[in-house]
Amino acid sequence: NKTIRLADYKPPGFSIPRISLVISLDRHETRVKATLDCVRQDVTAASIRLDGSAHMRLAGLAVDGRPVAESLYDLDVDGLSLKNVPDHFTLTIDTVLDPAANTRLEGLYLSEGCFCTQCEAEGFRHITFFPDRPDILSLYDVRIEASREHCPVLLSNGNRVESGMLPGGRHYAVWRDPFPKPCYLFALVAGDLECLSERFVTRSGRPVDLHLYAKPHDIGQCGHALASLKRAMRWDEDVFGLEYDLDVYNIVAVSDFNMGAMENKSLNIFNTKFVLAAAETATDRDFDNVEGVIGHEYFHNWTGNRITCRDWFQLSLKEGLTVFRDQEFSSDMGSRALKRLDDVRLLRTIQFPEDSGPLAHPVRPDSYVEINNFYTATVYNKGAEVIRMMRHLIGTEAFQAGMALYIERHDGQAVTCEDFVRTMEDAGGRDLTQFRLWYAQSGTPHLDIRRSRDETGMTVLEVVQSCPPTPGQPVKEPFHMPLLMDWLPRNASDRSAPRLVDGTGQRLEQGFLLELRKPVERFVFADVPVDAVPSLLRGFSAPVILKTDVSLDDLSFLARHDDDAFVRFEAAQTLGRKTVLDRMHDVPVGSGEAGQALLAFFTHLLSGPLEDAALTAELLSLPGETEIGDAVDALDPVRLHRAREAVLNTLAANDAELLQASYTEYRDRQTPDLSSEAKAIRRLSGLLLSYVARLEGGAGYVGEHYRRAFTMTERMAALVEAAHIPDHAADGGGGGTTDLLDDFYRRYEEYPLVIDKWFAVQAQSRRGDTLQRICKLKEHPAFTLHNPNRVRAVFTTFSMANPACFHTGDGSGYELLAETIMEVDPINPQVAARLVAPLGRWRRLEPTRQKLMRAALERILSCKSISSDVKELVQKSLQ
Ligand code: DPP
Ligand code: ZN
Repeated sequence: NKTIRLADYKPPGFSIPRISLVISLDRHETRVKATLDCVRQDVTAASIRLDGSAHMRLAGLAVDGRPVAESLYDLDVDGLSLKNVPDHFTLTIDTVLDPAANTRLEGLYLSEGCFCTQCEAEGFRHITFFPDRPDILSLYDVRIEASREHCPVLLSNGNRVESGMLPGGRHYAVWRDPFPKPCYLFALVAGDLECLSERFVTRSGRPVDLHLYAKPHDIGQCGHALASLKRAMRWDEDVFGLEYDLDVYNIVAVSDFNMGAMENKSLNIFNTKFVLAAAETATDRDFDNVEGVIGHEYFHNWTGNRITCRDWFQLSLKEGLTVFRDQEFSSDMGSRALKRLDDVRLLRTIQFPEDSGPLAHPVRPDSYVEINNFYTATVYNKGAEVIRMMRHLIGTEAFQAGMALYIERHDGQAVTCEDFVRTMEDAGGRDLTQFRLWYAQSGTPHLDIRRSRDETGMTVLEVVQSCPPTPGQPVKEPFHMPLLMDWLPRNASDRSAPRLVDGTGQRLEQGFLLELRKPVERFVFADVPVDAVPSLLRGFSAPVILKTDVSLDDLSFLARHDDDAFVRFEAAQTLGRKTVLDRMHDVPVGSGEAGQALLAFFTHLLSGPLEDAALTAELLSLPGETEIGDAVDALDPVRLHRAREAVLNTLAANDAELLQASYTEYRDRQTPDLSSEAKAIRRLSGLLLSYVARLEGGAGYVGEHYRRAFTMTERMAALVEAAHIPDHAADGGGGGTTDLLDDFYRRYEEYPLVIDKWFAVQAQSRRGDTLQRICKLKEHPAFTLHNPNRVRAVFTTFSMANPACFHTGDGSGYELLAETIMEVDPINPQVAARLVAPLGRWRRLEPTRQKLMRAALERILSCKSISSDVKELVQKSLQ
């Protein structure tokens, strides 16, 4: 399989300004007639190359209406080349496909009897032969024909311009999209769907019909998604001045989907997971995720669709920017501080490990074998951080002007990350040459910050940056980045105003914005009180790993008093991290300095009035095992797990009475509504439950929490805890695993997304027999390797969220994952490839597990029929 390189990019030889498709749908024999208007762009291009997969059959090929003799084209497994074509010609291609046999879920396939498509990144080549690249923009005219009985709803991009009856119980619809688009944004849906509709009027007065299509049994859970869509449309007008550009916006929810959702022009196709939400079946987090993803796909209409990517190396151009936009949207809809903490957590648990492992790649990769493997946390989430840093550096006002300029300059074009940065440079009047390294260099930078006083009484902050080697990049240049910080006086009445007297930076409302460019930077401040505490990396202003000389005492102070939620959270997390690491080195929690500070902080939080329930829940949480383990060499994950468990048990026991009192108080204050206050209270009571569940009689609390639950959030909080309790340990309170899991299953049997949760809690269980239980779950009648959500519920959860079980000392966790990857691969290579990453973490582990993990990778590689998707990742993981 070929490696594709950014350096080899060449503009297309031919443009295809128009394409018309006639698609006659049939479960096993769908016929596609594509008519392409081809115009030579490059005079040296003698032949035209069309991508096309071996999964379809070529049934006809004609140039300007004349069939092409077989000697005039070359057909191979990846497509076809046509020689000696004129400068301008019409190419007609007939293909035949078998959607019912398509288990890969790319191109045209069936989900519960509904025809649907997924064309990003390279799915269009499974529908017809076409130069499948994002820099070819065409006007689409699509005629769909299907059985009226099985497919009453026929949808494609743009506006429906015609429809009617056909003989033989069939009907048709013609859709025309007035905007030129790359083929990855083409979509088609045909099925028996119900529809929920609303109308939105844009601020310039255009009425837009919004339709949300779902299976009849799901339609009752679509209201939140539709309301979220309207909020997103209004928000993009208010914040970026961007309006919707067509008269109709359709969203379709399907159960079988590789990604979360897809932004096809005016016809988004969604995984049901990011559409359906009702209080009885979805958690508060599910509600937030639906809102965020609905927003994300909508925001793509401008950042992705109107302005698209020149090539797939530029994926972050649309994804990083659109994630940034959806983060801002969610921040404005809910709590900005909490949203930031969620985003930081995601970055640290998924992106940082990726960036320090064998699959590390820059935000703009230089090469790939399988582009589907690059829909990663680096491209998406680190990409969003890069946008956020640019906003810090040039300022919000210039950034907003830059966004407007970007749209003005590049609307209708397929552009690059470089085009975006240049626009921001022009708008901000700043040189971002060094900043561009964020797109080219992989790896998470480390900052080491130390403070001192010089002879003249000035306070000096010394910041050293470094970035560890990553695959193909042994040595890094220093990054240009914003470091937001402030000085927190110990005494609140202290009115001194520190000034920056040396070093690049400025005083803003949120603190000092310092700019780092050199490996070592010195910032000199005047008028800093001797006992002031530095509040560093406020708002997590750059995606870095921070090391400081801030004392435990100062951390305790920051955790109690900082006005920046991230710094407060981080101070508490640092106390937690240090305590767990001490415990791993056999320091009892109560006798280590970090442990004592942590215990005191917990007691302090629980004895005071809890002003902000959601933030309190964050402050009472310990960092996860993956995150702590990332900083440990020759890691034994089971040892780390035991240490963290011991810390949690000690924290619970130390404050038993306070925890029980707070728990009962907050449990009783729960209300079933979706206000942010109600959500915050549910979050805190769930977190408190996780502590009281560790106490004597804990199972009783769990059972009671479950029985009193009004919402899925409460029910899940209890079920997660119940799943940790071994059967024999449940007391008379009925909080035992089996009772509650059985009850849950019976209640929600008809709701596949809820059954995913049922699978996931078991895969996440701390019970000693979890691995055996997962093997049994694989045989459960409701388990299937064909549904991506179900596979992820068990295997992504088990391998990413249950380190102690995955890293079982004899390697059986690795074996189970490897086996599953080999089973899923022939069905759906994209889903299989998504499961590989945890096996690439062997370098971090102690020697025995290193060997076992490598053996599991070797086993996958020795499998002859392995897909290029899985192969690319396994090979990189072994290097
Ligand atoms: N559907 C994916 C997303 O929106 C890929 N574009 O991020
Ligand atoms: Zn996206």
